[in-house]
Amino acid sequence: MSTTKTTSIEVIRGDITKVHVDAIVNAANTSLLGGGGVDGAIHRAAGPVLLEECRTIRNRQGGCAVGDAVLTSAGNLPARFVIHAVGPVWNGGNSCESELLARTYLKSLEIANDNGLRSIAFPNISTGTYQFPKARAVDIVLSTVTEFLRESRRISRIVFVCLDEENYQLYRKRIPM
Ligand code: AR6
Repeated sequence: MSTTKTTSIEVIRGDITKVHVDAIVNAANTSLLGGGGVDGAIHRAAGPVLLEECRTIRNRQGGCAVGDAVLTSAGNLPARFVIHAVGPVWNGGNSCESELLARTYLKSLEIANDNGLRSIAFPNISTGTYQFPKARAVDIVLSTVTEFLRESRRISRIVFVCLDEENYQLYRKRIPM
């Protein structure tokens, strides 16, 4: 008898630094040295170990390209790991921003999967400082996740953590409670 495993996809409104999952994703930048927004919040809550590990990775590989991601431990966070992912800066839509945003989410899912992690939480990457249009981002994110889950069902829980109301409503419309 074959069984079909289902992956739960959830939307919550709040602060990703409080979420208990195997890995939270950070909306980082190519320097990996921290910044504002969710990046600043994650580094503050995790403590200095996060920056130390990011520096070590940076010294080894020279930062992180747009669309790529790296894994660190999570310091004082309730999550076990942080996946630092670099989304694209919105530049009008003709600079491969959509493909790069899809790649950013896909790479994060692959890192989680390859490390045997079962649950992952995402912030709304690129939709803050990097100004990616929110409604367009939701379409890209959900089709990327759907595509990924066709190939792999090892991740059992995906959580979208929305700090702002607009993103929360956009995700809520697409993902039933
Ligand atoms: N929990 C969940 N979501 C949050 C939190 C939080 N604690 N704080 C902010 N957000 P942004 P970006 C949401 O600007 O657009 C940084 O300086 C926020 O409401 O953090 O990818 C990096 O170092 C928004 O919806 O990331 C980069 O330089 C979303 O997180 C640059 O900003 C993303 O906003 C990356 O820009």
